[in-house]
Amino acid sequence: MVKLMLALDVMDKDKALKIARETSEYVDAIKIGYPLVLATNLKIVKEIKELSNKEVICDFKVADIPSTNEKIAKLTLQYADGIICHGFVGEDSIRAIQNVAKENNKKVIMVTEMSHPGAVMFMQPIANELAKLAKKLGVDGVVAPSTRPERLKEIKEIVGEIPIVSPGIGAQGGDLEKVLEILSDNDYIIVGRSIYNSENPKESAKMYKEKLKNRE
Ligand code: 3DU
Repeated sequence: MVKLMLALDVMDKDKALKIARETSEYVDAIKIGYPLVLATNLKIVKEIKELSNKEVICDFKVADIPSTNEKIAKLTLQYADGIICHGFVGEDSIRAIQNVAKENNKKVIMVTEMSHPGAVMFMQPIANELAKLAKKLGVDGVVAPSTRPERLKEIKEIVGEIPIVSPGIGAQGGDLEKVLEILSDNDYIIVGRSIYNSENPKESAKMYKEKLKNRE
């Protein structure tokens, strides 16, 4: 079954813990990014992990030189199960993160093409090359857009067995039906606002989970 990754981009600790607790029955993984970590601190990752008992991925879109990437990965992967990095910085920068992840049995997920409209400017023209690099390096996942199913399909064809982690469903307007025709078991959709901003995050998470189940 395609998995559900909750993007927990709220900026209030209590709210984050409440939503993580309420939705944990229906989500497979929780993605924590700068909004929540900067509003609290890195230890929130540990707290969310303990409370939810789910895979927790830090979306820090790391994009620096190898030695700085290594430091960021070391700090992040003390608590998180995986970390999202950019691919455009090149092979050495990604390998630096992979080295830390391998030592700790953690995941490295690499961005190929982002889901927002602006990604067509600079990222889309190089995204297939990034997908080929992801495959060559054997990363543990790649980020590809649910907002552009034709691009999602192309990137999936390039990376083969590597799981896809796909944002864009819900607030960004991605078409879940179309996306589910492309994704396979072990891929993830990422859903943020349309769960955590809904009146009832638990019901919203449940609704997504059921849609994923019904596609099996
Ligand atoms: O649009 P949503 O609220 O469902 O959240 C999507 C999440 O995925 C959010 O954390 C955003 O930072 C992240 N993301 C993208 O939206 C697009 C990407 O290409 C990569 C990550």
